[in-house]
Amino acid sequence: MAIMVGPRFRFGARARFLTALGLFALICTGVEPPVVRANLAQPAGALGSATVSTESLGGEDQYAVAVAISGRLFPNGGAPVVYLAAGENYADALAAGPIAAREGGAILYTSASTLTAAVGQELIRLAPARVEILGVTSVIDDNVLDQVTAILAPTTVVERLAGSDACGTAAALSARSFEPGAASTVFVASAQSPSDAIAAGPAAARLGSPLLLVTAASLPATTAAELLRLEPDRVFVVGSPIAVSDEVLNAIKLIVPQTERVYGADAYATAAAVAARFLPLAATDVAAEVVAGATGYADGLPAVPLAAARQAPILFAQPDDLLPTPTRDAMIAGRPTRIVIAGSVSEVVRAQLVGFSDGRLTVPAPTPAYPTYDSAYHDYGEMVTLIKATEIAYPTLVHVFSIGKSFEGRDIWAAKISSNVSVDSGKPEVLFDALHHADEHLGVEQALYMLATLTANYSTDVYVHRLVNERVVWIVFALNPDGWAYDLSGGSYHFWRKNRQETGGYYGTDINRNYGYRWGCCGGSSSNPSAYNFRGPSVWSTPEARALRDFVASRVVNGVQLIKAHVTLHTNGELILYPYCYTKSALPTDMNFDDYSTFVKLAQTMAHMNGYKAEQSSHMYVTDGDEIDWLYHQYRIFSFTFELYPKELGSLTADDYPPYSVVATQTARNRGALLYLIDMAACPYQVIGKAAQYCSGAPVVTPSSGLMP
Ligand code: 0X9
Ligand code: ZN
Repeated sequence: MAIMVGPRFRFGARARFLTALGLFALICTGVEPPVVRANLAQPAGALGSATVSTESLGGEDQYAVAVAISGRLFPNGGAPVVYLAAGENYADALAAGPIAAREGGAILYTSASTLTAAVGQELIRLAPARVEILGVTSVIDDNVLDQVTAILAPTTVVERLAGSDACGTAAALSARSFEPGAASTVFVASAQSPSDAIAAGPAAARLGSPLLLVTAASLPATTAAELLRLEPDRVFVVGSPIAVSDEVLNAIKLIVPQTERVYGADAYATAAAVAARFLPLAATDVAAEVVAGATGYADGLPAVPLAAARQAPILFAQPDDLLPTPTRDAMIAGRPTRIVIAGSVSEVVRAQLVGFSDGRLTVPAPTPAYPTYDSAYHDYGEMVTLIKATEIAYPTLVHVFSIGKSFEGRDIWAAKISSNVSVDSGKPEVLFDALHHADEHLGVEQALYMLATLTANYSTDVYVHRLVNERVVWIVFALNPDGWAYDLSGGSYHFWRKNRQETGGYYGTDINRNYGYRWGCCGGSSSNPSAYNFRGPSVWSTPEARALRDFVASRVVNGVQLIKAHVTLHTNGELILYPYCYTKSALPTDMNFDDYSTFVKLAQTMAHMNGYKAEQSSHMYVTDGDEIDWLYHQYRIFSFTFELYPKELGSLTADDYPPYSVVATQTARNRGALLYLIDMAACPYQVIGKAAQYCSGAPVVTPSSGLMP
């Protein structure tokens, strides 16, 4: 087993100055736990797989997580010892992990000034012979000690174990448990890097070692003295040179020459390095497990005794989105068969833990990544991982497939989302697509947002639940993966729009000028291959437009096109556009008045919901060979272009490549409008009051109460 925890922690202001060996001015700084907490609904998704099981030891906060872990360790109570740590300031408890493991005890959290009812109850249930309160009175008040004494049997030893700071407490814990010479190996981590100390815990336990603490810049006197007393053969320093400086490492070497650093580039990589070095999952057979956790690193500490009991490493995950790369790679390398999650992670993160362990998920082939400052945007490989993990997490709701290949051979990935997804039900269908234009990255994020919304909210949101039950939603996440890869190539943006097909020595066709209705008719595209809006040498010349065409054609069942509504996601302008694109005429002969009225009504209603402006697509400029003209003309699909954030500002730098910080707001902004369109797709004509006239022969709608299951 292993454990994951989020990276958000803050250092406390508390600092103490000590002197070690008369050589250094030393600081041992207290550590505070994460301030920001994940707020994830607990979904009822599928757990594990045929070969990998997961177990969740979650809770609202680190206090509850510790109680859950303690319950798992001691289902029938009867812990010999409990270490009580301050939940908001647990640096004093970092070294207690391997000691608690050694003694077969548990670690619980308390608030600094009072024992909460839940923790008190767990203490009573555990009925320990001994309780160690970790830290000085400013860390945990005497009141807590009195309360613990009062609720437990009179024979219980309740005592405070504290040095003058976290490093001193670690030294005191070691001194209490190890005679001189009893520990041939000692682990050292920084009191300021709780993740490193927590990851070191199960490794130290496995080697029968104490864990001592230093700071980034200093070897405290108490720690040095304890090293001198123990006289170990070797020391493992867990943490990067930023976490524990080379100066501190060299100071330790003066005491124990065989001192070695174990670390990775970040907290995740350091935990993975510890796992690989001391607790290789593959070597542990059925005991191979991984404890994950994500409400913060604090969730990892109480899991140390549990991980140690199973000779499992602790790894760290983030609560949502993608698994950190080192953790992902540790899953692939270790192939754990049991994963214990301490804290809360999303179903999609859980699916990644399982999927990378059982081989259903693999590392995507390398494609260009976003520049570092925009690295939170999902590149092609990350998108693939996310949608495939969503399919694993929600197998009854999501089916992932490719609608075909791009010119350069990349898959154009899509998902079908509906209850009972494996059944072709005849429910009304809606299609979303994104990234016709390679540099319109926000569209991909919007598509991923819709996938997440329709799955993660299915069991918690009545509206989403009904829509997923009664509709089929298709999402094509990135129609132009070649242009996307080119746009990101070389580590900087290229303002690339078209695909990567060559015509007469020039690269790229504008896929949104290549569709088959009135292709090239009306001055809304260029015949010049070097133009940004080159329509291609012939209609349907792009494999990407053909893939979209053939997919839509495949939704004609018994002569009826099941897709009733469509949105193509572009940027930018904050506009909702409806056909026709090829003419400025609002009502040419190839559109009837009821369709026109329905388009206008739907667009205006959606625009009210997201604050965009609704207008005919040709209002600003005419395009021909545009996707939405073809979808409407060919199938009478109510097809819209959303031009996403930001508003047209007239300068490329202001309009293009918005920072990731806007993504959450700007994608959530369209939730209501897009769900509304999914809803209306049962019969779009209902918005002009003509459902009876147009939809009496409509596809059968699966009856549903719209209530929670
Ligand atoms: O030009 C396009 O293809 C779309 N705009 S974008 O800035 N994303 O390139 C517009 C598609 C809708 N059609 C018209 N506005 N005519
Ligand atoms: Zn566009």
